Amino acid sequence: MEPIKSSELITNDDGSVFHLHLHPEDLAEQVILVGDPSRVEMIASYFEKIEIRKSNREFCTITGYYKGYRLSVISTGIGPDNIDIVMNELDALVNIDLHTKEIKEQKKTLNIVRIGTSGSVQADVPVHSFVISEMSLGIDGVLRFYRDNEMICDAAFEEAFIKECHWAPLAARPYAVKASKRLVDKLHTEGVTVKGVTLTANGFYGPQGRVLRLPIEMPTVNDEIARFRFGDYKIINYEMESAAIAGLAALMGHQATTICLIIANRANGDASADYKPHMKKLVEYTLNSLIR
Ligand code: R1P
Repeated sequence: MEPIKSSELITNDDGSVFHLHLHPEDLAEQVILVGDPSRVEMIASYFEKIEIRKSNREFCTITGYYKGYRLSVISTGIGPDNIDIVMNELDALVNIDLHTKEIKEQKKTLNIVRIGTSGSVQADVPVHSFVISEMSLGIDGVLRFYRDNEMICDAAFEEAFIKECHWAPLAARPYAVKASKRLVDKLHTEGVTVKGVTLTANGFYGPQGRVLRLPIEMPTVNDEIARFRFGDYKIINYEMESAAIAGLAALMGHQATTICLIIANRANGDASADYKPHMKKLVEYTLNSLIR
């Protein structure tokens, strides 16, 4: 196979990948993604040893050891557009030779867990709950640019959602993609975490049904989303990254899921007065679940 052209896989002068500024040896097989760059330092404060610290733009990485287990924590910034960058560069770090730009024959699998914040659409999933995305419904469009996306998506789920939630025809077509069952099972504890479907939006206001000054196309969509059921599936929360992560991971052959702290309840109008101590609890819970 022809090597990938330099314009398509850009590397920096030191040979690192363009945005993440990482070399293959900087990356652990267990990756934790977060939106907020300050969350990288907070998670690394639990590490007994830090190996590397690199940053460029909103992409900050710390690789280190937690209870003897090597982990890389990386911030993605906000949104699914950044996830396209992060997932492609993570995959390039392990599955493409960055010098020759040739795809490696032997493929590596990364374990990727996003620890995020999100808003609940269910009145009975209150602020400070921990929610695991066993499926994500992307209304961001990213995955649709990749061939065979429909092979890993649940078309029946998508159709039912479009019909029952009266999805606006001109809004991006939703894609339903499952997370890694292995990681979901590892992170889930009955009575501690809630499992369900996460909606991944390509914006924070209109795309999540928030109205400030501009009226929106689907003013009642959050009520319909809260009522929507597909078999045992129920939509629990909104955030902005999990579907693109799960979808690209599935196409690339990586394992991925998302675990989020609920910081606002869209159904009853509650918002956390101070979510940071609860985020620490979620981080401790996730780190300890990953190593068990
Ligand atoms: C919006 O405020 C951001 O917060 C959520 C959303 O997904 C979006 O990135 O996650 P993080 O707290 O991980 O950034």
